Amino acid sequence: MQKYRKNKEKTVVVANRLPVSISRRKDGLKIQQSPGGLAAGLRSLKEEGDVTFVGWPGYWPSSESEKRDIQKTLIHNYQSHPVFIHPSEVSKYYYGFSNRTLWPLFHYLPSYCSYDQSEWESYERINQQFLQTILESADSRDIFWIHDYHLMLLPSLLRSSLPKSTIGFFLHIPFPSSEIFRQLPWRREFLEGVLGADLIGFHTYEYVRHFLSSVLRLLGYEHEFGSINIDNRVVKVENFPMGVDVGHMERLLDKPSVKKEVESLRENYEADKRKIILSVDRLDYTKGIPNRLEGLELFLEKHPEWHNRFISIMLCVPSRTKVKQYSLLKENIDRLVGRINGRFGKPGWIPVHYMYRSLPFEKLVPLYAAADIALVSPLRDGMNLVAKEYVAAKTDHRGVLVLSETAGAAFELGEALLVNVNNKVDLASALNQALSMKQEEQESRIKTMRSRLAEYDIYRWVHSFIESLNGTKKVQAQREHRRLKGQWKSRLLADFKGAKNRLLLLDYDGTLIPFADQPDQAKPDIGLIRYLKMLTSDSKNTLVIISGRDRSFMEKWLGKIPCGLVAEHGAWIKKSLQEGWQESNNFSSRWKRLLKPVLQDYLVRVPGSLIEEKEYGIAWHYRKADPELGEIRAGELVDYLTDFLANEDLHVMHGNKVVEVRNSEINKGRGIMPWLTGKRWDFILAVGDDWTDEDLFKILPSSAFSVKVSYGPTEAKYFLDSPQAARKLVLELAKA
Ligand code: ADQ
Repeated sequence: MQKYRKNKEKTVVVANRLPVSISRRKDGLKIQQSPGGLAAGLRSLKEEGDVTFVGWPGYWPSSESEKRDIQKTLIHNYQSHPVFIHPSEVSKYYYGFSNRTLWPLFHYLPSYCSYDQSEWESYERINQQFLQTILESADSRDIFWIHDYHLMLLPSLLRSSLPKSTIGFFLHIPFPSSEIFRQLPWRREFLEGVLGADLIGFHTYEYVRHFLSSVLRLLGYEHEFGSINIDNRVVKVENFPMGVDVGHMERLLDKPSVKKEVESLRENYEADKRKIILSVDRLDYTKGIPNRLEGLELFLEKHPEWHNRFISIMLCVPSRTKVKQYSLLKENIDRLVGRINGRFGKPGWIPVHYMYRSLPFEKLVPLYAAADIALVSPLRDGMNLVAKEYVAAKTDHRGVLVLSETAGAAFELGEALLVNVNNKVDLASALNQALSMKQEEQESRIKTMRSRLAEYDIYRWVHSFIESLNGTKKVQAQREHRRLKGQWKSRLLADFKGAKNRLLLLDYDGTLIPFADQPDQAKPDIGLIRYLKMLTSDSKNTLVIISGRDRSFMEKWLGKIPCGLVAEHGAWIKKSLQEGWQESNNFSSRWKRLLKPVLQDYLVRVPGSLIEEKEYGIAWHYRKADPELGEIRAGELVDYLTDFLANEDLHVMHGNKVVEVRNSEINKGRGIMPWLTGKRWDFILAVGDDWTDEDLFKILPSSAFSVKVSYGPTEAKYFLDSPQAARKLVLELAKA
């Protein structure tokens, strides 16, 4: 394999297809750079450093020497590293798994899906093959940007090989609702695969929501404002609506040859007083071409006044012709076009001009510019660039866009006539409205959409993705800096060893013990008890275990350890093994009976939730409930209780999968006061995981070590990743 080593940081763009294509001609091989907007946008990254591409050139070399020659040319002339995919794998990985499983499933057509084990295995192999090509030419200083549904396993494969690298992933198609996504037999592998990235991008916020919901339901990872914590890494999930190259469009429209073409198209049709309705798509069943034709047929039935006054130009690029559904679709379209033209055509007028071919962009642009209406009617579409290109081409602000509401582009192009393409009546009346629309209205709609597209064009899209990816890396680096390891850990251990009076304040749930589905399942194991006893066997150590649990639980499971205990967030205190439990104050608990019926109601409405009653508090736990329903109801409950208890001296807390009400004077900071007052400590360590521990961190002297288990906003000085890491720290201190 060719080696291509770089000497400065670069962006490696990885996609199924390279931005060049190879074809065999009589006079040898022809290599052509793809003209697409995306390729141009990506090349614009060059201003900030090298850009290289990794992908399939769509060609299988006839010999080893031809392969080497192609490789050399692509690498040196086009900064493109080819992944040569054997034809037998192309049929399984590309036509098979990518286009017969993922494509229909993600476009909400599960009945078109096949779930074939050998195609899945091929998909895995090809993702591995991409990894190998990447590793031959890149290293962990590079920024990797992986594209689309063909390579969804690659982010985590790359993360395993280059753990410190910066990886972004962007999905160009919709991410479906979790109800659809979970039908995929390899759904966990897909989510885990993508989560290897630092930043995951989608066209719309709707797809972001669907993805986060699948991650929560299938893998159990929560998110906070789109950030997910996974194994000490933060993964950001955001929407980046892809734009088009508005500037390039304007420059093309200024070219005399293009201008001439627009004029001649207009003269042609305007002379006959006919308007142009344009549709441009790949021939794909997701593009709603039959629906569009049926809508047009109904329009012709209902509006004879428009006969002979428009023509519908339908341009379809051949696509994935080896997949059966595509050839069936083609037959269906041919039949429908024939039927409409047969029913309504007259001498000198054929309503539908259907062209099954691709056009170079320079030929497409005059069509966009001349068309009075663009009819874009996908059943589902990640974004749909045709709709945006049409608007971008309307430099004179004349034209109407009729757009399906299920295209990602509909979120930004709200001034279009938005239609439900399954509703023929809706389509037909939108066509009537579009053909009859006054010029001022056209101008005002197009102007608004056009300025939005000019603002967020393809360059802005590329750069905002890369900026956000670098931003995510910065957040990770800041967190990493506060992680209790290396020099911080050594200092903590050294101070601990040098101290004679040490106070160790350890929270229980989520710190010493991971959370369990039911609160009473989270019991300390023999190992933990042993570590805690080791710690207390050193007379220099004073250990206090602090919890929101009631005192009977604490007594039962931790009562034999020679340490202090604080229960119910500080309401009850047991100073040492020899002493009994004391109330930290004389709190009232009569208010609990007011609350019980409210919580009982939530118990019924949220299956899997439970109520825990303590002496001075009452908690509603929803760890085992449906995660999304639990969060919604918890938010609602907090709002309700805050209002309901406004005149009471009570505090409503929303903790980790729990809503708890307690007396407002009770908090963990007050709970540990008996240890903090009256004695001088030369070492203090506090470890906690949840926001109730913040009261504890806040009142510690500045010399104390405070550690939060898991990442998030905190008063603590350091972070640890998990209860396992906290336990390890306890063991290290016990042994020190
Ligand atoms: P596509 O499904 O290919 O892309 P789309 O976004 O409409 O769909 O892009 C098609 C591109 O092909 C446009 O730039 C258009 O100019 C060009 N094109 C279409 N028909 C043509 C023809 N007859 N001749 C020449 N060119 C033609 C996938 C997703 C989309 C998402 C894009 C980008 O399915 O939802 O918008 O990626 O992320």
